[in-house]
Amino acid sequence: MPVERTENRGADELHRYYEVYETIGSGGFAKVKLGRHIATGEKVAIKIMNKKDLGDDLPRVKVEIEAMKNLSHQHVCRLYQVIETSTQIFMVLEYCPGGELFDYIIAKDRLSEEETRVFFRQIVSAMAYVHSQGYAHRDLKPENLLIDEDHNLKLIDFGLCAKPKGGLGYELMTCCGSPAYAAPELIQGKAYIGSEADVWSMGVLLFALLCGYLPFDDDNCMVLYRKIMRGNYDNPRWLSPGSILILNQMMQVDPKRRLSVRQLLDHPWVVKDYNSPVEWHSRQPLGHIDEDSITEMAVNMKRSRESTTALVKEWRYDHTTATYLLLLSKKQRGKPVRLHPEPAVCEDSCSPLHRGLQSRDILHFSEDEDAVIVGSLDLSSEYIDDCPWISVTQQGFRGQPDGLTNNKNVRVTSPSVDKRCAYTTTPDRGRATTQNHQKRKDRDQEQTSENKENIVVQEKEVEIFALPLPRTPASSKKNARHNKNVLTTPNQNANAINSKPNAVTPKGGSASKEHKKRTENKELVNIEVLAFSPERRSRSLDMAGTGDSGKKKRGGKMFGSLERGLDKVITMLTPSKRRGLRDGPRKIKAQYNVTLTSQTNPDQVLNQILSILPEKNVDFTQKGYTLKCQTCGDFGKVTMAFELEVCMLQRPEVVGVRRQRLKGDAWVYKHLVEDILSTSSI
Ligand code: 6BB
Repeated sequence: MPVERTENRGADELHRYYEVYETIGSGGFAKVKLGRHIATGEKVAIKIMNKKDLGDDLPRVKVEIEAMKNLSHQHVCRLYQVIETSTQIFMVLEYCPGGELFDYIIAKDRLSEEETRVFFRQIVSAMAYVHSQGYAHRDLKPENLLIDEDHNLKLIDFGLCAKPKGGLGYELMTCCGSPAYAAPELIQGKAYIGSEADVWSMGVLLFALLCGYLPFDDDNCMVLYRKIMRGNYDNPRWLSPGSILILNQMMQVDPKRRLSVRQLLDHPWVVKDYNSPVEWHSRQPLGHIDEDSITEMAVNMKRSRESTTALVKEWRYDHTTATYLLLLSKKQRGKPVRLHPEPAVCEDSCSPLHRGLQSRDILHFSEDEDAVIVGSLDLSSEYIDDCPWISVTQQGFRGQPDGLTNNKNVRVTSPSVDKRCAYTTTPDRGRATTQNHQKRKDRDQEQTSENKENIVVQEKEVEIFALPLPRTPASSKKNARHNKNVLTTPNQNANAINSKPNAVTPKGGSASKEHKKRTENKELVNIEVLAFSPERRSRSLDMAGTGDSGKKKRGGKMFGSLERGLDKVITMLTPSKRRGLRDGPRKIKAQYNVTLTSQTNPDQVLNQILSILPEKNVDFTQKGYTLKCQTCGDFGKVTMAFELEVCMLQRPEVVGVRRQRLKGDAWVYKHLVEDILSTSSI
């Protein structure tokens, strides 16, 4: 059948040029996998979409592809190649191993003003550039900012962007994006200016960076909309007057009173410690041709430099574009501008597998010592499905311990409970909050000032003292609960990831030193340490009493449910199923998505988590020490998917829990995982 042939050609093309690895995330209609571009050896992210599943969202993908073809900036994720078949679309994109800014914020609770400034300058730079190209992003949030290997931000997800025909000054009508970040004029269904709405979202984002929670939040959409329309939010006491001012100036209900991105470029808060405005021009302008990359391609393809240049300049976003851009990226990172030689006998008819294997002989994951390679062979026929038991850490690819591969999955399901509001304009980004931070804040009484009238306040000269960061309401509560048991929480005072403001542009040796420092900082500093608590049960009951864990009445029934959960655990760990546990948990280094416990017995930690998951209405499948978790909505639709993995840390030698969100609203995930881990008292 011709259709099938086209489909295979697309898949073949992907596997011909890329090795495809583990899924690193999925949205409503896309799956993102790690990949490696065989010719350059560079890692890439491959976004895979099934056209049938996309349905009405197909135009969004086309919008995203068109926008990304027109954007080339140091803080915008780069598109390398697009492969389209009759049934699927593959987008090959820049690899950002640091994952989402969202996860980074929640791992640190919140960021210091200095670290926030480093990131915020990059966000302003990206947005000034995007606007200068005539686009409004319209879905700015920390989930759409990824961290690359140099700890720089890259903006992703242009599916909702708009490029008004007459320029950005022209009004838009479509209400889109995530409601918590949406500007009041957008929510009201008024005509709005895209760049003005983006500044509001940048204000919400800045607040989230500085505070670790959202300024406007509620489980009930109507209540949330009212809060946004009023523009009232509380300023926690740790915000400096300068931060309060800029937030207020960005979250002005009247878009005409809001700061513009141009004003943000040299705003006093933004330039503080830098003494220079944000540099927003592209360092990699579209159309620029790099001679070294052309020479390398020409030699490799046995063509003239002229014809190679002409080919590249077609910007077809095919393998030529990808090879050129990836070579350029290597050059910019100080790596040799080298291609692996084309296999001599391998023509178009050659099987992708053959080519993959040949390439694999030459390529190795030099930076990932214990990498396990899953090449074309393993995944060629099912690249849109998960390769379930190969897990990926922020540092690279790792396999599960041997012995897990034959293990059957254990699946435990529980009744679905997700009855929260979804934002109708973006059905795949249904938003909800399990626990209301606002309520927590009220309880914790952390705030000292409010911007009730949403009036622009004047900046005052203030003295800045270096004080340790006070904790957020959420963490204060957590601390209160764990009071005696928390060993250390060393993340709070390690504020400035980049001690120098110019860390945005790493250069030469100092860049690698900076990077090393940052990596160390990331690995060693941002570790949450929880301890086993003898008061665990009473604390769980406390939480049930306050309605904090799942908002269901549990009260005295908590023990009963816990025991029921443990029954399930015991049933699950029958001898055949224990096989996966035989070799013990993986040994990993501390990373910011790993919660440390004070326990040394991984099975005990695993059992504690297993017993809590049914309580929280989380369905899961178990494979060894990894739990693939999901929650379902009313009609059985998966609303959230994440992994929890019990692992052993080396320094200190304790049990850790690695967490990774795969799908669903980031803030709901944060609350749920916090809830699971604190209730488990690990
Ligand atoms: C992308 C990426 C690029 O990912 C779920 C959605 C680039 C993702 C990545 C990573 C973690 C580790 C290694 C690489 C363009 N569009 C979307 C992209 C979306 C997923 C991000 C994670 N959460 N590199 N990576 F995120």
